[in-house]
Amino acid sequence: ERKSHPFVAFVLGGPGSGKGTQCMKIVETFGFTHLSAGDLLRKEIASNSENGSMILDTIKEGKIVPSEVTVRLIQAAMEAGRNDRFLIDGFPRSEENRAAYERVIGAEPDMVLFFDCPENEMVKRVLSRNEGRVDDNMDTVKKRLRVFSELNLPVIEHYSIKGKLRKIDGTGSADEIFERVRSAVFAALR
Ligand code: UP5
Ligand code: MG
Repeated sequence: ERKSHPFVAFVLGGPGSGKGTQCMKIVETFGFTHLSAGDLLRKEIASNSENGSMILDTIKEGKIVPSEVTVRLIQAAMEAGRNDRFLIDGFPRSEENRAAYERVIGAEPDMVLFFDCPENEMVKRVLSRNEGRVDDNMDTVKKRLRVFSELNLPVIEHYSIKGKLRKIDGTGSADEIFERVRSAVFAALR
């Protein structure tokens, strides 16, 4: 029997909207492999790769790393992942990212989760995280929010038109939010 392509869910939302937190819960419940594009890029910086300083500068400015770099990291992680269910967290962040993924991977995602959260709540969460991320400061958070509205919302709109978007109310406790997520993922998998 021919191997069918994996089930891929993109997980989108502004900075601090809860993507990473909810992905961990989805992994526990549904056995996905979680690929955070931001984590893959931070690992590139930490491993002293030739792109490391360019990636660090881009993240400090809240801008978007060139698609070819991010897509290559995602592709390699999917090949190494040996799973038939992947969460791709924090990607694609622009229409250009989306086009590059679809061209290189040759498939569209099966579903797109979008955590809808007010800006003041996202700012509060990011600034109280305290994990030493170079972009968790007021100046960079403002830039991340602007890039999100200008470049990521059009991607969300694209998948809404295609009927693939599952918009989740991103307010309340992490457990309350996961109840909404669980229903959406369960429905998409059956
Ligand atoms: N928290 C979570 N849920 C909560 C809740 N319900 N109530 C109260 N607190 C809650 O959560 C953020 C914080 O809030 C945590 O402390 C958490 O405990 C708490 P988290 O789940 O981490 O939110 P998340 O949406 O994952 O926030 P994150 O800051 O990771 O989102 P970003 O999209 O800003 O960051 P990412 O790592 O994806 O990208 C960072 C940068 O990398 C980008 O700005 C960009 O420069 C670059 N990048 C690219 O260039 N290309 C890519 O494809 C991806 C990234
Ligand atoms: Mg995250």
